[in-house]
Amino acid sequence: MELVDRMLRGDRVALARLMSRVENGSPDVPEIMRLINPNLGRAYRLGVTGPPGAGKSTLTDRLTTVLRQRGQTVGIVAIDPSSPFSGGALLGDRIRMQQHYLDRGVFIRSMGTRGSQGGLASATRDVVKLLDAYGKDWVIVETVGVGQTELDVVGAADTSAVVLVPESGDTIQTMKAGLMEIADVFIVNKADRDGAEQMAAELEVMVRLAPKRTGWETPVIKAQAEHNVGITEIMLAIEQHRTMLEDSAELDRHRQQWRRHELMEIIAARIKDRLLESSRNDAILGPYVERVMAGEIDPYSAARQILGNKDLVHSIVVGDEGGLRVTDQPLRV
Ligand SMILES: Nc1nc2c(ncn2[C@@H]2O[C@H](COP(=O)(O)OP(=O)(O)OP(=O)(O)O)[C@@H](O)[C@H]2O)c(=O)[nH]1
Ligand SMILES: [Mg+2]
Repeated sequence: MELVDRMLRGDRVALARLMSRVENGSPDVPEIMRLINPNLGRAYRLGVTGPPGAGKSTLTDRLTTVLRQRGQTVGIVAIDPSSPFSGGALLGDRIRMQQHYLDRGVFIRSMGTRGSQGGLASATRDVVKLLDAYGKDWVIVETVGVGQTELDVVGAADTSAVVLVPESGDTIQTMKAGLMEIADVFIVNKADRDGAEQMAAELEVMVRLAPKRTGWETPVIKAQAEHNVGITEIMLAIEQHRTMLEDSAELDRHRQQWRRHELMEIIAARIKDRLLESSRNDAILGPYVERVMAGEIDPYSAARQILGNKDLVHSIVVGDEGGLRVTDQPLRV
């Protein structure tokens, strides 16, 4: 595909066009992903997540400055799945990251509300891959909140930084397990405000009570992104985490697990799409659906009978075409 060749040769316009195709769920997304696959795995992926307004974009901006000073190139993906204010926030990001918008070594992409939540997660994954294939040394993904979509996105990161503020007490209480699981670095931003010390102390306790499988002890760093305080410490922590992953082969393990997860999601979504389609027009499945709809048969019995019918399952999964086609509508996981 010519567009992919151009992108791989460093054409920014081609990269932006490919990203739009991914965002719009273009039918050639599977083909694009097939073509760039040999070029993946070079970029280091950093996730920056946390509640609205915690300072994620400011921090991303500051970290990008540090990386650029070292001659590293950076791709930034900012996601705002549902916020009605996203237009404004993105505009704010534009101002906040102004210097980087003019820098050829930085590529910034904002992902909007298009598609379902799940669709956004898979589109984000593919946009990150494009930046990786394009040759960025680092890809930073900024996500708001810590819900399932975010976990799906953050899970793809090699290192995940969770940004909190002194007022995030409730977030911590409700998200405790999830936060512990994803955070490789905790940042208590806006440490110029009251309560930062206490929040940091609480997080420290939590970290010590829930050690990670890898033995990594998630550092808790107080910062003021706005005032450039703590940025060096944060960068150092990210690099230490990276070194730990690389030295222990955990990086490969994590990436392998993630690829498996992604495959399962793609298959599951594809089957789900097919199933919905078949429920409307399959000659054998249709009558089951109608009987369930009419209340004549309970859904568990119907499901058991359907799944017990090999030919029917085959026709649902494979469809009339006799196989999975790469040209299918891309999956929205
Ligand atoms: N007081 C204080 N304000 C800060 C600090 N860091 C960032 N801010 C301000 O907090 C506001 C939100 O910062 P952003 O970087 O946009 O936060 P965000 O997490 O990206 O926000 P969303 O993407 O909208 O969720 C801005 O007005 C920043 O200037 C800090 O260390 N102290
Ligand atoms: Mg932001």
